[in-house]
Amino acid sequence: MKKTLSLIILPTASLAVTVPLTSLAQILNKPNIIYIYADDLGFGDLSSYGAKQIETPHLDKLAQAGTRFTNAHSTSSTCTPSRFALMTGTYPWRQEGTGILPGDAKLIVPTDKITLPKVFKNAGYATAIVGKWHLGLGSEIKKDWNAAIKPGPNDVGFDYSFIFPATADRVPTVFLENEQVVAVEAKDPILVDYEKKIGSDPTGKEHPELLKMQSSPGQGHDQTIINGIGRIGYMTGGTRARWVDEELSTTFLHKAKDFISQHQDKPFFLYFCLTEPHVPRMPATQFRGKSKLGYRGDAILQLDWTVGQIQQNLQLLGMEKNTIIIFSSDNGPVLDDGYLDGAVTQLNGHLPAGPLRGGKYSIFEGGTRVPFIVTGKGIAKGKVSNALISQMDLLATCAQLLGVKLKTDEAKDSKALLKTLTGEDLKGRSTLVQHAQTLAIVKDDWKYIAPSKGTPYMKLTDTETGNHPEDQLYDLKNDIGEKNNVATEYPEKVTELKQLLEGEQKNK
Ligand code: NG6
Ligand code: CA
Repeated sequence: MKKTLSLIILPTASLAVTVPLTSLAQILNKPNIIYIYADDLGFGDLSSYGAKQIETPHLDKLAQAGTRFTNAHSTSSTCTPSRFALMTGTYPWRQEGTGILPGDAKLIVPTDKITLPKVFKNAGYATAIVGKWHLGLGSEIKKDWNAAIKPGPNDVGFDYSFIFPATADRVPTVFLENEQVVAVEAKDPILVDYEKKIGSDPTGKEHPELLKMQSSPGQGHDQTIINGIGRIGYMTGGTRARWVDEELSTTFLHKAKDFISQHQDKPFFLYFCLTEPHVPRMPATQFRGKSKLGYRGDAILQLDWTVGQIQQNLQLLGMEKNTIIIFSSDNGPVLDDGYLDGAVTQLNGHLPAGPLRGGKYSIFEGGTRVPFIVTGKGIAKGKVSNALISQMDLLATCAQLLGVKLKTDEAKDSKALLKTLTGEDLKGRSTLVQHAQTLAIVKDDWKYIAPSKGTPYMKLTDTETGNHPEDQLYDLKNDIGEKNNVATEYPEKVTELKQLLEGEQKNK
C-alpha cells in the first residue's frame, strides 16, 4: 500500500499537494535539521504559548512560520532521562541509571545501538552536538580529565562535539571539544570529586562571602566556587579551562554558527543544546535586568535572541529554505532550583507552566508538556497542532524522512510520525507514557497516574510532584490543569489505562 502525505511545498497553504511518502526525502532534498533544546523551559514561558509578562519575538516568528505543537512532550520531567530517550528512541525507565547524572558519570548511551545522530550518519549527513550533554563521559567515574575522554558523543554518532559534561551547576565547569577539555594545561591538571573536597579552591559552604549569587538554603550548590558561584561537586585545577557563565551561551552560539557555515554543501544534523533557563542563571550583560522578571526571565530573553541569531545566520548563508528547525525543552519549569536569583521574588505574575499543573520533577503535565515548534522546508506554516507527540519519536520520524531502515528491535518506543511533524496529521500518537518519580499514561486525553508513595510536595523547589498513594485519573480535555481526580467516577477507564501502562512496562 502506498502511503501519501500532504506537503506544503510552496508559500501558500492553498497550494498544498499530496505526494507519496516514499518520495518525500527526494522532494525535501535532504534538509538540514537543527534541533534546538532548551533546558527547563516551561510550556508557558514563551509569548507564542501565551506568556504575558515576557516577549520572545524570535521564537514567536519561528512559530508563525511553522507549526506550533500544544501537546508535545519530553519523556521525563528531568534532563538526563529526556535526553537519553531523544538519543536512543527508548523510554529511559527501561534502563537502570538514567536519572539525573553527576558531572563525573560514565556514558550511559549504548555505543552499539542506533541513536538519533546515527540515523543521520546512515543517510550521509554530517552530525554535531553543541551544548549541554548530561549523558555521561568515558567508561569510568574516576577519569583523567586531562587526556582524551572516550567513549562520549563522538562514539554515539556525532562527527563533531563541543559540549559541557553535565549541567551548568555541576563541576567540572569546562568545555570539551571532540573528547578533549578545551584549554587544559599539563601544569594545572583538572581533578574532580563528587564525594570529598579536593584541592584548595574555596567552597560556598566555607566562604559564602565570596559568592556573587547566594545558593538557596537547603539545596546544596555550596561546594567548589567557580566564577563566584557555588557548584555541585568539587574540582581543582584547569584555571584557564573554566568557563565564564556570562559567556556560556555565546560560546555555544559561535560554535553552532561555525558548524553551520562549514556545512553549506553537505546536509547536516545539528543538536544544539542551550543551557537556559537552567540554574545558575547568569545571563550576559546585554540581557541582565531586561526582562524585569529576574535572571530567569533574562535567561529566556538570551535564549530567544540565540534562536534569532541562528535564523539570521541561516538567512545570510541562504540556507533557511533547505533547513528544518525543531525547538523544544527537556523538561518543565522550576523557579528556585538552587540559587536566590530573583526567579521567585520577581516573578511578577508570570506562569512558567502556563495553565498546566506541576513543572520540573512532576508527573503532572507541567513536567513534560513543553514548547515544541517545527519550522522550515515542508512544514505547514502558521499552524497549531494538538497532536500528541514525544521528542523520543524524532529518531523513527527522521529515519522515515530519510529512508533509513530501522530493525524491529531498534528504538522500539520511537514512532515514525512524519506527517505529524510536518503539521498534516493532527492526531499523532495514540498513547504516551510520562515519567517522573512515578509513571503515567495518556490515551485520548485521559491520563492515568500510577500510585506512588513519594512526597506529594517538594518544599524547596515548590513542586507539586503528582505523587499520590492511590490511582489518579484526569480528563485532560476538560481539565488540563489536572485539578479533579476522577478515578472513582470512571473505574473502567482506570482499569483500561492501568493495564495499558503495565503492558508498556512489560514490553521490554
Ligand atoms: C537537581 C539539582 C538541581 C538541578 C537538577 C538537574 C539539587 C538540590 N538540585 O538534583 O539544581 O541541577 O538536579 O537538572 O542538587 S536537570 O535539568 O539537568 O535535570
Ligand atoms: Ca533540564
